[in-house]
This record gives sequence, structure tokens and C-alpha cells, in this order.
Amino acid sequence: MAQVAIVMGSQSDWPTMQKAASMLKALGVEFTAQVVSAHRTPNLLVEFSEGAASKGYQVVIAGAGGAAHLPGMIAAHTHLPVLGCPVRSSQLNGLDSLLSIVQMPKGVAVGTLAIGEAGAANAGLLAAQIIALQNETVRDNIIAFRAKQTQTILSNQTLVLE
Ligand code: RP5
Repeated sequence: MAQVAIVMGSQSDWPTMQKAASMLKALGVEFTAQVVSAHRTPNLLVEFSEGAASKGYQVVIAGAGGAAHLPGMIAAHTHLPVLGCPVRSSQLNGLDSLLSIVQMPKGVAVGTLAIGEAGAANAGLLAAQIIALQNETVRDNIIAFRAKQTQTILSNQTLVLE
């Protein structure tokens, strides 16, 4: 059963959001990915959000660009933790997406990640860390991932002073 749901406002968000998917896959977390638009498919948004917990999801990762209402609207319809990913937009480079997602009013929470691919990858990592609270396999995978990352940097010190 999938533990994490990745949703995005448009197919055009997938090149960014697949970084979340890749991270979840690398850490052994089951997930699904689908397009749900706050503006173009509002009824699907309500249906997805209200049914997410009963489907067994434990975390929702929601990515959107521009007037990015998707993460906040999902959070309004579920008690599950929602991680918001600002997708880089063509007009304002994702600053619009970031500000749309991050400024939630008190009482409905969205955990907002960085703009673009790094934020999407970290959303996958953070979702896995939430899952790891009750899943030893995922916890061990995260610890190994972090150790490998550290070792890679320590063994690649190729800075040269000229
Ligand atoms: C948002 O509008 C989507 O999340 C996407 O980032 C943006 C543009 O969507 P498309 O016009 O490329 O479908 O809802």
C-alpha cells in the first residue's frame, strides 16, 4: 500500500516533482503520483484530499506553480501532513509559487520546501523521515543515504588553489 501521495497541478510539473518520486524510491517508500489541479479539477481535489487518509496515505507531497493553491487546499481537506513544493514558474521564476504556498493562515499547516528540484527532492526526503518514525527499514535507508552522502563529499575534496 502506498504511504505517500505525490500530487501536482499540471503534467508540466512532473520534471520537478519526479525528484520527489526518485528520492522516495531510493529510500524504499511506496508512493503514487498524479495530477490534481486546484483550479482546473477542483472536484477531484476535494475527492482526493478527503479520501487520502482512508486510502492509507500518511503524507501528501503537493507541487504547484504560479498561483499555487494546491497544497493549501489539500491541507484544508485532510488531517494528513502536507508538504508543499513551489514549482519554478515561467513568469516569476517560482517566487510566486513559493509565496502562494508558504503564507498559510494560522490553523491550517503546509510544510513548505524550497523552489524547484532541490525542494522536491527534499520533500521526498522529509516525507520518508516522517514515515521512518514508525518504519525501521525506511529509517535505516535514510541513515545509510545520509552516511553515503557525507562520505561522497569527504572523499571528493578536489579543490585546488592556484
Ligand atoms: C499550475 O499552473 C501548475 O501547477 C503549473 O505549475 C502551472 C502551469 O500549468 P500548465 O499551464 O503548464 O498546465 O496550476
